[in-house]
Amino acid sequence: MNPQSKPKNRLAARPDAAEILREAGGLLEKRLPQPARRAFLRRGLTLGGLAMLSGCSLADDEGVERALATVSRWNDRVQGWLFDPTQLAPTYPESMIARPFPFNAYYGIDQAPRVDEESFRLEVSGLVADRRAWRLEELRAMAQAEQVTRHICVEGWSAIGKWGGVPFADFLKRVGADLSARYVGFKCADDYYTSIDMPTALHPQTILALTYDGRTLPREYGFPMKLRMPTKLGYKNPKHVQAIFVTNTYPGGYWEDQGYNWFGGS
Ligand SMILES: Nc1nc2c(c(=O)[nH]1)N[C@H]1C(S)=C(S)[C@@H](COP(=O)(O)O)O[C@H]1N2
Ligand SMILES: [Mo]
Repeated sequence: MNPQSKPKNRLAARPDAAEILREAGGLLEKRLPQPARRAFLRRGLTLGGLAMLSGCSLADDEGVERALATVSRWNDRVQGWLFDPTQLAPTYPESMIARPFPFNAYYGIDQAPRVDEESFRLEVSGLVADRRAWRLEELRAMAQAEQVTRHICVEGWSAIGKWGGVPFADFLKRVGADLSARYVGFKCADDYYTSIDMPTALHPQTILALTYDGRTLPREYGFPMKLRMPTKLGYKNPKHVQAIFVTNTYPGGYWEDQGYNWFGGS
């Protein structure tokens, strides 16, 4: 093959390539069998070393991506780098919707918060032009989208459900959010909280869900609203959202602060 026609190696072109490799390498090393581990420790991690250890050619983007995918599950930065903002999560026919849909929270179903529809206001703060609070009516008046997607919980179950609501990118633009900020954080009506990266916030399937299966979002599934992201694991999808903030300061999350992976891609 003519070297000029090779796809460009995106990782090698990045100024922080060495840092990404060092982080990826640290995680990969822990998973290596002994002889490879010793070789790895002698050599340190280079592009070539990563190629050898992962058994993937790093001559092109595809090989690099495959090698990084090996370690991505344990590394937020690599996950963020691999995240493709245009790649859609699978969708399913309505016949596959789980009925009843499973409930999960860090407490029992009876403890799910009861939020009053009339007095509810969604707070918006941080790096946004318009910090006005929102009533549910105003969110319902915006263009709505619907999705039938799979929710995956790290506790070992998954289920297909149907959520409807406001595309979150529309909402962020409407409030004049700084779309170059790093994080969007969420505070919930229980003590739950989480945060996501801006590229995921702007993903076309990320919605501020107001309905479940065609009806107002039931209390146990997150009334008055939940952020639904089929590109992220269940614990990254906050229910009972009460406040949204845009920030460059890492906000963490309820499970993330107890050791769950922050990026939490599914
Ligand atoms: N406010 C709030 N959101 C939450 C949780 C929670 O305990 N409180 N649990 C998370 C977890 S671990 C999962 S799997 C899903 C469960 O959503 P479901 O009850 O609609 O299945 O909600 C996520 N969002
Ligand atoms: Mo979960």
